[in-house]
Amino acid sequence: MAKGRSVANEVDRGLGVMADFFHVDIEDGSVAEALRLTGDELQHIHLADSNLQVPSTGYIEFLDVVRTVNSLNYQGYFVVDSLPVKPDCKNLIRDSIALMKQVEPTVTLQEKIDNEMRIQVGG
Ligand SMILES: [Mn+2]
Repeated sequence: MAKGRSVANEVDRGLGVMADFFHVDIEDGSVAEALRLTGDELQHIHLADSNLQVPSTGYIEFLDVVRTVNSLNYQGYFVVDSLPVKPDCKNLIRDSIALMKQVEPTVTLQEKIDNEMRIQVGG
């Protein structure tokens, strides 16, 4: 992912970085850390867990991932990218959206706590 950022910067013609979580997990390790390194060059996301299935069925830490994506102010889509499609497209997409919606309130609460602690310590 860091190399992708470097290429995007070098070309500088509207080129950005696409993060395919399944491949990022294999090639970069921590998805959240790879996203942090990509920074504002992040342009597109392929959403899947480490097993190329619905988020939360593998081991990627989606709370960390969503917090990082929020911190980058990412405005793009999360495109469901799972193979094989199990049990069918409709349920795969429904379950992926449901998981992301489950993560959202926790991330919002974590960010609120972080902001309040930052205010208290004057950071
Ligand atoms: Mn993909």
